[in-house]
Amino acid sequence: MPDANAVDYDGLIPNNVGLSADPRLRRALESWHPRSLEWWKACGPEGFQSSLVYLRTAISVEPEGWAKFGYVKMPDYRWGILLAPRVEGRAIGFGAHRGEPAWQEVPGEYRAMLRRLIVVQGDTEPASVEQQRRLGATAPSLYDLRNLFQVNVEEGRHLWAMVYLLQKYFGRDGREEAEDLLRRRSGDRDTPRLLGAFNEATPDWLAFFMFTFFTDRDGKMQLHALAQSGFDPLSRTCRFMLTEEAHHMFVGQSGIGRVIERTCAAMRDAGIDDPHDIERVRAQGVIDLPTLQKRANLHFSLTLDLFGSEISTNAANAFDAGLKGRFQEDQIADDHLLVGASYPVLRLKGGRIVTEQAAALSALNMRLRDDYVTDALSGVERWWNRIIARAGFDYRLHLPHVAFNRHIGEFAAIEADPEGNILGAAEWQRRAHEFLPSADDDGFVAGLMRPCYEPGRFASWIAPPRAGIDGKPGDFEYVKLQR
Ligand code: BYC
Repeated sequence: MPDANAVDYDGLIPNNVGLSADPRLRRALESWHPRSLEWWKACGPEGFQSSLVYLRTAISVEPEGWAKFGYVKMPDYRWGILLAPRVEGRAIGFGAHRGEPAWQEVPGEYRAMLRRLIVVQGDTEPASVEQQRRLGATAPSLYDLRNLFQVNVEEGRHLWAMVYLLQKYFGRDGREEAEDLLRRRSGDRDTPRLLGAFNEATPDWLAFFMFTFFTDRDGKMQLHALAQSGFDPLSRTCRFMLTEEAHHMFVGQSGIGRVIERTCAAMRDAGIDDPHDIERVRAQGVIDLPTLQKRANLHFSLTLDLFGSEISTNAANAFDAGLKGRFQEDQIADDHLLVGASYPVLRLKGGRIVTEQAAALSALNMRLRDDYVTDALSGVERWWNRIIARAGFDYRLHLPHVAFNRHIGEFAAIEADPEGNILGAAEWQRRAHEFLPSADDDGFVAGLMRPCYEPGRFASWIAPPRAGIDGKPGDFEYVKLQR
C-alpha cells in the first residue's frame, strides 16, 4: 500500500496531499504558482535571486530526516504542500463539538470564521518577506545572509500552506482570497497587510533579529492554537509549519545573543564597566545594551498587539466552534468547554490598571498572550541575560509591562512607561525616547549596517555563531554570490 504521508516530489509542486489525483486543485495551484513567483521576484529578497544559497528544503513530514540541505537559487526553491501525518480517530478536543470526529471538510456553519483565520494567518507570511526584502544588502555575514533567506523561503512555503487550504476547501472565494494574499503589501497605504506589526518597517538587522525573536514567537503561539483545530487539514498544516518555525526563533534568539556577546567582549576589552556609558560603548563599533533594551521594548509591544483585544467575542466564538484552541490545549486538565469558567485579565478601570476575573471564553486572547509572555521571558532570561551575567556586567534586559506602547486592546487608550505607570500625554511625549529607540539610536544602528560577505568574516557588531548550519565549518560559503 502506498504511504499516505509520502511526499510526491516529482511534479511542479512537491506535496503529500495527493495533488496528482485532484486535477481541479492542481490546476488552481498551478495557475497561482507563476503569480506567486512574480510576487517573490517583485517583493522577495532584493538581489541575490541568482545566487546559490545553502538552504534547507522540507522533503518529508516524518520527524527524522524531514529536510535536506543543498545549494539552491531562491526562485528554484521547491515550495510545497506538506501536512503532518493524519492521526487516525482524531477527535475535536474543545468547544461545543468536543469529542466529535475532527472535520475533514469545512463545517458549513463556521465557514466564514475559518476562512478568516486562515486568511489572517496566510497574510502574515508574505508580509514578513516583504518587510525583510532589503536586508541582504547589509548582511553582517554569509551565515546570517543564508539564515535570512532560509526564513524568507520558509515563510513563502507557509504562504503556500494557507493557499492550499483556501483553494482546496473554499472554492471560488478561497481562490479570490489566495489572489488577495499576493495583492496586499506590507506598509502600503491603500492595500496594507491585515495586522499592524506586519506593516512596520524592518530597516536593519537588529530589527530582523528582534522580529524573529518576538514576532515569530507570536507565530509559534498562534500556530500552536490553530494546530489544535477541529478542522483537521488546518491542524495538520500548522503542526508541520511549527517544525520550520523553531529555526526562525533560533535565528532571533541567537542573533541578539551574538550581538550581546560581541558588545560585552568589546566593553571588557576597552575597560568599560558601565553599560550605560553609551558613547564609549558605541565608539567600539558595537551596539550598547540600553539600545537593545529599547528595541526589545518596541518589538515586544508591537507583537503584543497581534493577540487582539484582551476581551474578544471572536476568540470565544472560534474556541466554542472548535476552530482555534489554547496553547497546548490537549495538555490542559479542565473540561475544554470553559462555560462558566473565569480567567484573570488586566483591565483599565477608573484610570488604573487592575486585575479582574473575566469569562474565560472571552479572555482567550489574553490567555494566549500570557503564555507568549512566559515563553518570551524565558528566552530573554535563559539566553540574553545569561550572556550578560557570564560576562560579568551588572545589567539585565527585561520585558516591558503589557500596557506599554499598545495600539490594540485595553491599553491602546493610555500611555504607560515600561514599568506600567500610566503617564500623561505630555510626559509621554517628553520621555518616549527613554523607552523607545530615538532617531539618533536608529541612526547609530543604521551606520553599523555594512555588508560583510567574506566567508568566515563577521561585522564588527556581532559575534560568530557557536556552530555552523548543518555542521558546516566557520568559513563555509553559505551563499555563493557570483552567479
Ligand atoms: N492589527 O476580537 P479582536 C505569524 C482586528 S504571526 C489589526 O480583538 P481577534 C508570523 C481583528 O481582526 C501569527 N487588526 O481579536 C510571524 C478584528 O477585526 P474583524 C499570525 C487587528 O479577532 C512572523 C478586530 O480587530 N496568525 O504567523 O480575537 C513571521 C477585533 O479583534 C489586530 C494569527 O494571528 C491587529 N494587531 O484576534 C511570519 C492567527 N488585532 O475580524 C508569520 C489567526 C485584532 O472584526 N488570527 N485586529 O474585522 C487570529 O487568531 C485573530 O485574527 C487575531 C485577532 C488573534 C489576529
